[in-house]
Amino acid sequence: MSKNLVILVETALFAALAMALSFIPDFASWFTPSFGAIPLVLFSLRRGTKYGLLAGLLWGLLHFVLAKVYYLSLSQVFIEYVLAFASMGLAGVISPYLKKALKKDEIGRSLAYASLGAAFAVGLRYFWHYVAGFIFWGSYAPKGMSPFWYSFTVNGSAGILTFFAVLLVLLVLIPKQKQFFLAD
Ligand code: 218
Repeated sequence: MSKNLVILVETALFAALAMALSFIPDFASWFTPSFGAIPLVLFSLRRGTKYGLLAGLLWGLLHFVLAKVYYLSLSQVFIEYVLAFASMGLAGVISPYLKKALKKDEIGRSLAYASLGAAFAVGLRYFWHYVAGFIFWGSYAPKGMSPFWYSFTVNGSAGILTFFAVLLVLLVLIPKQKQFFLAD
């Protein structure tokens, strides 16, 4: 198989894995972490931005295929299921730096880069959910609470929990499975 085809198969597999993890929990709870972010960040760090963006886009689009889209309006759905998911692939910007540090066996530096990539990807995704939150989801806020503060607390807590879930896996994989990130 050509290298490109191998990477495309991996892209589809990681997007599918992310989507499978999106079924935990199986009810809409906007505060809970997005476990699908774990395979998506790992994959983006392994294969870089181009394939990361493609995997993120695929993960977002899989929500349509499996009827997991929460629809309020066309622009809301575009922001939350296309822009937000695809932008997680930007963790791949960090990929070359991570690989360089891993090759030199600089584990502390590698962990710092990987965490930066995770924070970047998760931060960007939940920034979009925050924006969509105060524009479109404001009417769900408790009485008297501003839409900005409501969206910030909801998406901020989900974002932080998601970041910690990804971080936990990186803390194990970086020292123990560095060949995963060095794949070629
Ligand atoms: C305040 C608020 N409530 C709900 C949403 C919608 N939202 C939040 C996080 C993640 C996703 C994508 C599916 O997991 C969605 C649709 C929001 N943005 N803001």
